[in-house]
Amino acid sequence: VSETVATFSIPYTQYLNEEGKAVQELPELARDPDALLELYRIMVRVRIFDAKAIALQRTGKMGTYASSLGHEAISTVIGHVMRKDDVFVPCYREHAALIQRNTRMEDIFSYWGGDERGNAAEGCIDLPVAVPIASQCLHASGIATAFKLRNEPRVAVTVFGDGATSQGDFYEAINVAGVWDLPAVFVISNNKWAISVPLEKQTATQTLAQKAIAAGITGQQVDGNDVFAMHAAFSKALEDAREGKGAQVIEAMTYRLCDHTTADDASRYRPEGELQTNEKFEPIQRLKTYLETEGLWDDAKEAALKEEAQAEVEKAVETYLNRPQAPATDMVDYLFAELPDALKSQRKLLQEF
Ligand SMILES: Cc1ncc(C[n+]2csc(CCOP(=O)(O)OP(=O)(O)O)c2C)c(N)n1
Ligand SMILES: [Mg+2]
Repeated sequence: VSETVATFSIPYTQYLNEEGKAVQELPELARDPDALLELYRIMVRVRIFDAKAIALQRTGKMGTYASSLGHEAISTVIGHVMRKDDVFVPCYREHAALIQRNTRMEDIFSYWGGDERGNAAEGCIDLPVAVPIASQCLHASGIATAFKLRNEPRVAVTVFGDGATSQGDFYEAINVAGVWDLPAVFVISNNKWAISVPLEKQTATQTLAQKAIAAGITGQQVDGNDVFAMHAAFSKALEDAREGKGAQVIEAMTYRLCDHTTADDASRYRPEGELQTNEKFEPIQRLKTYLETEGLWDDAKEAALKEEAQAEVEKAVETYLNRPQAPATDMVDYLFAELPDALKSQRKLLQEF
């Protein structure tokens, strides 16, 4: 016998092209101008926040920072669509989702300024930023397992990069999500780079979304710089997961229009011209063009939004810079219920200084 025992396909969805024009009939979101304007405003606010964070780092007022320049649409949609009692399990570029989920801008500054209190915003039920690549995928599966066991209509949502999909943690997390039918959504923010490793050196797979197939869950690709595509795919995945239809992987295609972090210099490895080519596809201008065409946006509104956002960010900076320093002993105080001896002596030393 010789027969095909499995076939699969991975869809790619885009609604709004880089010129801000609809390439197919727009989804539900197009009939909700308030939501569209809100999504636009968040993206603009986050971009202004982002520029300020880099300026703070460059002037010695913050340790390091991972920019979200060019990725804004993915995180903006996630933060907008998730319900309050869902749990978000972020990586380090998800500022847009964080600020919509009870993490204040000054908290994000604090975190990157080395103050862990920034990760513990009041009223925030989400997990702290995960820096160990792909570890958060497992945390999302764990949280989703709890939701399932308790019969709660809640979903765990996690975001991670293209590079993270090479890690065992990612495969283990989606495997268990498939076999246990977990209410989880795994969003890959495919920005084509993992620090200096380009996607083609990262993996031989045709799409990252198809890795989901091996775990027995749905995988799809969307234009992650198109809020319509991201919104349609993510809303559906989230509600499907909530209704017990299982986990999904969404590969959101984007591009990192910045250095990996402020500790990196991408001009040392990024091919000439690649940045300029990809700037044309960034998410904010595209939605702006669409909103203007629809008569929903104009220069006066843009100027007012930018002014308001600048003031909001400046206020957050002030709060961040004036925050009393956390005691150095905080470094060890929240790690164990009972401090091991080795840390006891270190704690004593921290106290002395
Ligand atoms: C387990 C682990 N290995 C290595 C690193 C160092 N590191 C930090 S970011 C990064 C690249 C991640 O790339 P990707 O998953 O594509 O996410 P992106 O930064 O592009 O959003 C690496 C290797 C780490 N933080 N954790
Ligand atoms: Mg990447």
